[in-house]
Amino acid sequence: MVGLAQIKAEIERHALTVAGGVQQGAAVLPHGVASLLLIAPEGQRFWSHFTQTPEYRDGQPDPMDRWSVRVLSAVAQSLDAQAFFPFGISPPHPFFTWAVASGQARSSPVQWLIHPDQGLWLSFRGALGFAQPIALPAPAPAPCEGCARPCVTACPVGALTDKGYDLPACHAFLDSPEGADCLNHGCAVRRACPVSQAFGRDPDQSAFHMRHFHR
Ligand code: B12
Ligand code: SF4
Ligand code: SF4
Repeated sequence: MVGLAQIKAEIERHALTVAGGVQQGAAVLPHGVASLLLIAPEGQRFWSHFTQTPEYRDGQPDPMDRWSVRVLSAVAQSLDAQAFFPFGISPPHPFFTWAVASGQARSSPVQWLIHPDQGLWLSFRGALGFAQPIALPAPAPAPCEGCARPCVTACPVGALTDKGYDLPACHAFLDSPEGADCLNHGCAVRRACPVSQAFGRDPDQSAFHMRHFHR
């Protein structure tokens, strides 16, 4: 039977990591899935790995989504699992809800997910669903407890605070010359988190996602 160590070894070859897992019952999982593992980019290694892939280099749209589908579908086949993606399906799979149910990620003061290793940089490239239960790690401690909450005041225009996310205000700022800092280095709220800073994500990866978000 497949175990967590074997799954981790398979995805590490693609600079991916397990950011949490959910057992059926802790959340509603797709039909036939007993355990679901949430798959995220590894911190420092991911961007240099991804930029060498054919999808990044072929100049076609949505390279990271196409790469995720190719790589995780192949991993799923080799492990007798099903692959699920946070994009390309309507209504979307509830990745946010699954992440909170994993006990590894939590909703932060600005609502977005905070993870004990990845901070506010947490994002998913997909999930692997297994028909047999997989033994999962215990829930992680909550990173936000005792934090001075720099995330709440970090947005230069107050577009993302503990009152919510003002999407038009965010895009308007990104259109201004001052918005270049967010566009080139990633959302200042996500960067302000001390856990994000320790994760060491490549700023070029953040710039790539910001171009996709604000196009
Ligand atoms: C639609 C969407 C958005 C919309 C939200 C519009 C809206 N209010 O509906 C917009 C375009 C604003 C958005 C933006 C971003 N998003 Co978004 N988004 C999604 C997506 C595809 C679907 C959400 C959904 O409707 N789910 C369906 C419901 C039923 O599922 P749920 O999990 O129960 O829903 C909860 C969450 O969606 C949450 N939620 C609601 N609104 C928003 C808005 C944002 C920005 C986030 C993070 C969460 C969130 O509340 C819901 C109830 O608990 C998810 C992926 C997914 N499949 O869930 C990513 C997702 C939530 N987004 C994510 C990310 C990374 C971003 C960006 C930061 C992208 C970037 N630039 O890198 C940006 C923010 C830009 C910035 N300032 O940096 C991550 C989570 C990151 C985190 N740490 O929380 C997800 C999980 C995608 C992924 N591949 O990992 N997003
Ligand atoms: S800055 Fe502090 S409160 Fe905000 S998400 Fe990070 S750890 Fe949590
Ligand atoms: S990207 Fe910049 S403007 Fe938009 S919410 Fe983040 S900090 Fe605010």
